[in-house]
Amino acid sequence: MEINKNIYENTEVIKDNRSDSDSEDLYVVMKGELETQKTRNKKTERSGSRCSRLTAVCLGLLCVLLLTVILVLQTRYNSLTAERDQLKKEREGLQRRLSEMGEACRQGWRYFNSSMYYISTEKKNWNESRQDCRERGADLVIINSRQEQEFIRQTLGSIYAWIGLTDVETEGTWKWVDGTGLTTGYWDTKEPNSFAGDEDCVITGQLGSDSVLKWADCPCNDRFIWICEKILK
Ligand SMILES: [Ca+2]
Ligand SMILES: [Ca+2]
Repeated sequence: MEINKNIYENTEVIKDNRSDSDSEDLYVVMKGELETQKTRNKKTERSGSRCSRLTAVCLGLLCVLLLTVILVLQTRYNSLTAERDQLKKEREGLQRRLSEMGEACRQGWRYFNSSMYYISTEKKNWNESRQDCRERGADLVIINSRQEQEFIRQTLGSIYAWIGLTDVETEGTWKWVDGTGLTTGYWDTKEPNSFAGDEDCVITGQLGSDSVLKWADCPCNDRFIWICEKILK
């Protein structure tokens, strides 16, 4: 605006100091110059405005990009934190389990397939034997598989020992100490036979030739050693 004002002022001065004809020519030239300057200024303004809009758009895009990166990093951080906490929990569980196993082994327990087994040295009847297991945080053994039966046979040898199976509630209906019914039994060939008339509790370790079929029903007040089982969690 200041430039335009000066041009107008200069034009007027020139007009005053020249002859009318020269003045008019000069006036036209100066006016043309002024219009050219105005046009140039408008172009410069439009160009500046476009540049500002472009800068604003770029900044906006940059902000969106940064926000996206922050969100992705936050999600990844949360996921890693949860994973770390889970691993920490698992490690603590393993350490606790190892510690329990170490202590149990020192007390004479043996480990097999996620369970610990205790074989007594003294003899008691079936109920007293079960009570002893419970006081040790366990129960009389429940034999869930052929592998478990083989492990017990190898550990025991041919000694008789109480297991956690009885039909004391209903004659002929064998149940484990956790209340589940018997599905697969490893009875000696002539058992169960209620030979003594009232044989409601089960031992393993019969002397038959088969290496796995070792069970027999016996009177619950007979006295044998017993096997406790503690399932590790
Ligand atoms: Ca078992
Ligand atoms: Ca029998």
